[in-house]
Amino acid sequence: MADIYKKEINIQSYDKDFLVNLLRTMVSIRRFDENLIRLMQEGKVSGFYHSGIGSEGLSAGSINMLRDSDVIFYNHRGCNQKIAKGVPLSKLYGDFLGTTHGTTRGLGAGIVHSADPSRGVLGQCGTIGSQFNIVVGTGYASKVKGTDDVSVCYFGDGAASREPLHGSLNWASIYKLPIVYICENNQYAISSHYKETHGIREHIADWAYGYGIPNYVVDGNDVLLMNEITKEAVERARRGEGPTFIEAETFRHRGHYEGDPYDYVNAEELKYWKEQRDPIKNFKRDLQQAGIITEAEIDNLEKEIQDEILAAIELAESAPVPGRERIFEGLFS
Ligand SMILES: Cc1ncc(C[n+]2csc(CCOP(=O)(O)OP(=O)(O)O)c2C)c(N)n1
Repeated sequence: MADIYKKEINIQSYDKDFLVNLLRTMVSIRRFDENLIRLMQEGKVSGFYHSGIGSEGLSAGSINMLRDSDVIFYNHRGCNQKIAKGVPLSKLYGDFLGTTHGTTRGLGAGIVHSADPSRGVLGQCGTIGSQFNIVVGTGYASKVKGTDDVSVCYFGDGAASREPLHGSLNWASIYKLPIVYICENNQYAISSHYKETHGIREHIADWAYGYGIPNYVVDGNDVLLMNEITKEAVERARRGEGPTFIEAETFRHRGHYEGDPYDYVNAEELKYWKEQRDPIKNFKRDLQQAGIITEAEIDNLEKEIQDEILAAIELAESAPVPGRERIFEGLFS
C-alpha cells in the first residue's frame, strides 16, 4: 500500500525569495487561466480548454527544482506545468490565439501541442497517456548519455487507467530510469470518479508498488509538501536510484472543459475544495500568519502579475497569423 507522505513543514526555515517565487508562480498560473477564459468568452480563442484552476500548488511545487535540461511531459490540463517550467506567458497566449508569436509559431498548438525544447518542454500527444511511452525514451536517453537529467511525467487519474502506464513503470523500474511520475488525481476523468474505473486496492500509487517503485500519496494542494516530496524524488533520480511515483491529491474548480456544466460533482464537495483547500488562498494565509509577507505586498504582487499578463496578451495578439507558405513546413517528402 502506498505511503501517505507527511513531513513537518516549518515555513520559517525557507528563504523569503523562495516562498514569494512559489506564490508568484501560482498566482501567474491562475491569472493566466482566468484571462484565457475571458479571451474565449470574447470569441478570440476557440476549441477545447481544460482549465487547471485549483491545482496550481501541485505544478508550482513540483517544478521549481528542475533545470532547463530536465524534461517535463505536461498533460491536457498542463498550462500550469508549462508556466512553472518557465515558458513565457506571451508564447502560450500566442499558441491559443494562433499567431506567429506562439511556441509553434501559429501552427495550431492550443493546450496540448505547445513545445519549448530549450526549457525541456517537448510537447504532448492528443491521446491521453501517450506520455507514458515517451518518458521512457527521455529517461533512457539521460542514462545512455550519462547526464543526471530527470524526466517528470504528469498525468491524470483517468490517464492512469490506460495500459501504457504499466509498460512504462515496468521499464522504468528494470532500468532504474530517472523518471518522476506525478499523477494529478483530481478524482474525475470527465464525469467518472476514479474509484469507478480503477481496479486498485485504495490508491492509484499502489500500482507502482507492484513494480518495485517507491510510491506516495500527498496533498497536492500543499505547495511546500509537494515541493519536499518532489525534491526527494528528483534527487533520488539524479543519484541513479530510479523512478518514484507520486499521487498528488487535488480537485478541479471548473468542469472538464470550458462549457461542461460540471453537474456530476456534489456542490458541497466542490465548495469545500474551493473554500478550504484552495492552494493559493491557503499559502497566502500561511505566509501572512508567519509574518513573511504583508497584505500590501500581496496586492502589489497581484497587480504586477496582472500587468505582466495584459502585456503578454498584447504581444501575442499583435503578431500576425501564419501565411500559407508555412503549410508544408515540417513535412518530409
Ligand atoms: C486515449 C484517449 N481516450 C480518451 C480521450 C478523451 N479524453 C480527453 S481528456 C479525458 C479525461 C482525462 O481524465 P484525467 O486523466 O483524469 O484528467 P483530468 O481531465 O481529470 O485532469 C478523456 C477521456 C483521449 N484524449 N485519449
